[in-house]
Amino acid sequence: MSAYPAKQHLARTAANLGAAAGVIYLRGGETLVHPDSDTEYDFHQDSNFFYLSGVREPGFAAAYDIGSGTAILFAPHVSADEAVWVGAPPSLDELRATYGFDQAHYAHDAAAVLAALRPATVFTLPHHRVDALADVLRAAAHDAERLLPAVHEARVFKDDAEIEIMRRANRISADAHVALMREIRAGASEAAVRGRFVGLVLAAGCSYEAYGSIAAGGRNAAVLHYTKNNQPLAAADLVLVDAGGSLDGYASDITRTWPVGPAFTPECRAIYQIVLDMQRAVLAACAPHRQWRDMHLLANRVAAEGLLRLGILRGDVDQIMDHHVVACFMPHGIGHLIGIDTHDVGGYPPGAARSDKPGLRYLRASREMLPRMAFTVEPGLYFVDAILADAKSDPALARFIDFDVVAAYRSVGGVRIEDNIVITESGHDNLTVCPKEIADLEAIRAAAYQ
Ligand SMILES: [Mn+2]
Repeated sequence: MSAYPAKQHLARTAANLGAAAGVIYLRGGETLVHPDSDTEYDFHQDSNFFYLSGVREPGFAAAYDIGSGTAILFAPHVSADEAVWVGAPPSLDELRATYGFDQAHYAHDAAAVLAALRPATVFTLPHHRVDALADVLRAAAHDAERLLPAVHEARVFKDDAEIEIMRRANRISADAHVALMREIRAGASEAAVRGRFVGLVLAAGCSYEAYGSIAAGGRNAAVLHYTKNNQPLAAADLVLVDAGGSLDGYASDITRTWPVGPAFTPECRAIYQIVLDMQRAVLAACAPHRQWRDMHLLANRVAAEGLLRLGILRGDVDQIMDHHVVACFMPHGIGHLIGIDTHDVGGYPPGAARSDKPGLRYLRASREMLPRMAFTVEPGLYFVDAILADAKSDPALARFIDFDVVAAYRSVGGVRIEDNIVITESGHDNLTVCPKEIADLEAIRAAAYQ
């Protein structure tokens, strides 16, 4: 694999910063131990540090001299005693080459190396410790504000190397989703679904789950962030599986919903078809210069039309939209930026205001779609008792909802379909290649029972 493009990310971030000179200093994450124990927590690198260094090991720091474009890596020094436990570390020269930096030094030399550059300004992230630089900062201005929005804006636009990692993360995770569809039968535990998924993606090279997987049978899918994952699956139910592996520092975030038995019940099929229509409509509209919030409103309109056909909603589609009635059934946004983090940074650039309208307040992004942005597209419909009870007591909403028809669909629980896309010059590139058509899912599920 070619080197991670950390130096390009440093240069892009420096350009966003708009400073002609100065030094960027970044501190990577450290290992943490459980209280009163020597057991370490699983190490997760600081996402901004990873983006600007490519390093996924603890104890590193990095710097970038904006004027000369020099990228400097600071590695932890491993003593001979420590090396007995953790293995012999690579040399500074090997580290410099591995990460594509211009220089590599030990972390304890950072202050001396940076002092020699005599920076007028040192730019750091607000949450990064700078105690190692006390001497440097006595002679320089310290700006801990401007770097964060500069790196966030750089992270929004994925380069080819990042897109290819995300495509592989999606390939591995989609294959694991298909394996579950082929293998799981009624009576299996939600825990077995999650366990099998994690086992498959780790075996295929992922470091860990990108987020806590959701394996929700039947009514459990009406809990948006269901994490208990410990109930048996019933044949008449759907199972919603929201799971993605993290590969080489990048998340995937895929949801598939399919019948636990060999086929959809009529109620499950009807709701599933609407969600599929919502996703199809949004994907067809995902292209440069469209507004992300309009994708959310489009999904809501397709949902309104589908729920009207089933008799769950009644009245006029424009009035249903004006009153945000669909938010009772899709109480989340149509998707979010994705990258190093599952819910990636940059959804609300400086100046973008968050709407407080019921249908829009959960949107995790509100900006113009541009090439190289990566989004999830994840429409869903859910029958959440608490939300529907509130709607029933609110005359402005209740007049649009037929609660007797709702009762007939309550057992569906919830349906979500989620793909990961990258905006291109002409439209989008769907990174998630994983079955979702009803006929394809039923063919796979029927085979699972043969
Ligand atoms: Mn998601």
